[in-house]
Amino acid sequence: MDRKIIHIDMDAFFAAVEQRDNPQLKGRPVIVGGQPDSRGVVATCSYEARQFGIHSAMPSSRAGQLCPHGIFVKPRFSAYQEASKEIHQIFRQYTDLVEPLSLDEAYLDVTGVSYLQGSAMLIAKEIREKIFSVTKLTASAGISYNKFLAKVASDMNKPDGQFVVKPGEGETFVGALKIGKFYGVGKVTEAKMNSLGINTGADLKKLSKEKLNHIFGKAGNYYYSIARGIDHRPVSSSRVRKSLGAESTFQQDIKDVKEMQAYLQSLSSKVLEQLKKKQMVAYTLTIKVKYADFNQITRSKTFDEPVDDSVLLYSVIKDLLDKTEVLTRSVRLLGVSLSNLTKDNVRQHSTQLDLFD
Ligand code: TTP
Ligand code: MG
Repeated sequence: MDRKIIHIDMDAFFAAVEQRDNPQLKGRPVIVGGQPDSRGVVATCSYEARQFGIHSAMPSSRAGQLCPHGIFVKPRFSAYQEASKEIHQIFRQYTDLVEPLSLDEAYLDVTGVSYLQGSAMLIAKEIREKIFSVTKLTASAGISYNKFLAKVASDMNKPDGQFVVKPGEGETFVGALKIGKFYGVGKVTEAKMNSLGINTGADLKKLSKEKLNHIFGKAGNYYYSIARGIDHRPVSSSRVRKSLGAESTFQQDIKDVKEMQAYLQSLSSKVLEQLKKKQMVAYTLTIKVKYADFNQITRSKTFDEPVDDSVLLYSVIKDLLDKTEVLTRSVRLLGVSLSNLTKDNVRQHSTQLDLFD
């Protein structure tokens, strides 16, 4: 039996929250991220701003040139986190099979759901309506029989729309699709494919599995499948990591704060590396301290912009450690974790997204 998968993605998420919370921003080009006179980048921007060619990950200075009257606002992560919680709560009212992809995005498998005659289209529509009534934010949805098609479909009628790819329509749908629209094909691969004359799904389908493997390595199998609209990956509610962490227990309790700092730094480098491998960014840093008497505490800091810079992490780790009792108590375990993870599109666009992890 065909599966019924819904992919939901909020529209201009951070910017939409800003426009909702400050009515003066409605209908105007709003750019969330760094100021135009800074070295920061654009996290996202309103659809009004996109008309000027502004997009995520662009240097804010460039955005300022493209749209001098644009309104640049600093991210307010806690507001986005709150809205994110609300939408994920709504998803779970419909099915337990929810796979969150990031703050504003998730896959839902509604195959076994009988509500609304089991119509995934009606369920998606109702979820979007409920999201709007609870958060006053709009979402778009893609509906299909696998994750790849649902994901691509959710972009088709953005913003505030939905699109379905029915069983039997997948190959035609993919055939007409520009390679750059394929989820899992980054800018580098897109350029490589274009240079080989592969511009659409139909072009991709002409290449044999052997040839694709030869050119693209293990990603070749994936391209072979998606060129045919095939994707067997399950929607998995447990697979998605909410945090990444590392910790170590010491053979002998340690007393020296400098030594603790050094351990925490090395643990945080490890975690940062994992984060980069997963092509995610994190908003929250937490340290864990277990004292010699086994009492355990955590201290954390949430940032308005994702942290992926080790220098910043080290200095925050020091601050967090100051908020513990390590000066007077010895320590048997230290840990570092990063949470509030979201995808890192900056890197996704510049390197190959690994879908085989
Ligand atoms: P997206 O869903 O990629 O973008 P979006 O919701 O702003 O716009 P769209 O309507 O096209 O879906 O990302 C969700 C949020 O994640 C986005 O609002 C801001 C944040 N984000 C970053 O901080 N950096 C990035 O590079 C990207 C792509 C997103
Ligand atoms: Mg979105």
